[in-house]
Amino acid sequence: MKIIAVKVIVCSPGRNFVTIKIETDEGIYGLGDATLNGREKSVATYIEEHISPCLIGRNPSNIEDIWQYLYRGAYWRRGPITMTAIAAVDCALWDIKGKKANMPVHELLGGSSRNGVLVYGHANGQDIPATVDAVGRYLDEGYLAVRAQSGIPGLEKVYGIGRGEKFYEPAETGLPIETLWSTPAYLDFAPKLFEAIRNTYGSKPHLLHDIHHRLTPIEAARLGKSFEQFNLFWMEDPVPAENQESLKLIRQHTTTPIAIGEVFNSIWDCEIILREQLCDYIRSTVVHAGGITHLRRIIDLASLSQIRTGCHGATDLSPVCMAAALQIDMWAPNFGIQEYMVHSPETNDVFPHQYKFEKGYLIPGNEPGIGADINEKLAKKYPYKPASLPVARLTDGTMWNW
Ligand code: EZ4
Ligand code: CO
Repeated sequence: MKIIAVKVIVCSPGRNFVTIKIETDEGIYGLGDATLNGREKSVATYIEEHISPCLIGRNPSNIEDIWQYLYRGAYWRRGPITMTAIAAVDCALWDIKGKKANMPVHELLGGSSRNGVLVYGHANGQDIPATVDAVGRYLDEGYLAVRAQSGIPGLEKVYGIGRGEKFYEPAETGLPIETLWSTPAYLDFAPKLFEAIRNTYGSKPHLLHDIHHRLTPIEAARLGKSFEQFNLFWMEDPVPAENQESLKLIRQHTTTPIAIGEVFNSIWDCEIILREQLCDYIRSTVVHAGGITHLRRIIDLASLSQIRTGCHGATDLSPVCMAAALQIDMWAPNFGIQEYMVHSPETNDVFPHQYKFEKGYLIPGNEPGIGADINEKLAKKYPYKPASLPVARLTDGTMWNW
């Protein structure tokens, strides 16, 4: 089998997506998500200019060799643009291998370890009562786990608060919008939110919360302690983790579980965290962490420290990435939970997929390959629109982590 074409499809059915389609001389093709929110064109160009010409004529069965060729061969290792581009190719090659073998990818990875993939939904609201109501709507729909984010009094445009009821979409058309952040206001407010949710729905639902890189280690330690009485499933990205060892301080002070890693793009970003058991859930997923081939290595290293998976799954990860993530989730012996934010109807039309939600779980199905497709004709109706993630400043104007 030979690769005869590599297409990069950029479209915007509700939001921007970059998708790679690798075609073979046997008529089988594979898909990979290559979306890097706010940097879509950089990845598209990287693939078109530097990867596609090298793939033509290669045997798509040699996934490992092609991965090593793209990683080692770039000389400039790692980084989100390169690793997203490699991830897209890798995913498409696993899709091809699955279709050729007539098996879903999780069969190729070692078979399924569970009947379905536990997911968490996204509840958000402008204030505590609205967020409590939003959590209730997810529980009514059968979700067993819900992430809760609320507006904070005095702060406009807080992370995680959506426009629509279901999907929270941070990227806005045009240049980055500016948002405000106040750590004292947040630290005072966040425990009250979870107190209200537990008082309303009791101890059973799994509750999650995303701090989105905003705190210092000692602040995160304090928040983790005040969350303990509400038994959170996890607190996510408490600190930015360029310094992996900074998580040690948080661990010394709190038993609230930590999830981290949606912005990591290689095993080297979490090597210390995983080896030293500094988190409980690793958030890396297929599209931003070098594909199925590389994510599997991260998951195996995590398993040595009893760390489980909690793959990123926001709406900027296309249904192609979600389908691939579910293949990994079905296999991973140390699977924990999968983030699931429903896509818009336009996105779902452009990317038909077989996975479906049932009673708190996603069921990936048994179609050969990863189990997602693209309607290229429809995709053409939604041309790319430049969009950016917001930035954040403290109330005195200092730049902060969004
Ligand atoms: O901000 O995917 O847990 N989910 C998140 C997301 C990220 C976006 C960035 O593109 O943190 O909302
Ligand atoms: Co997050």
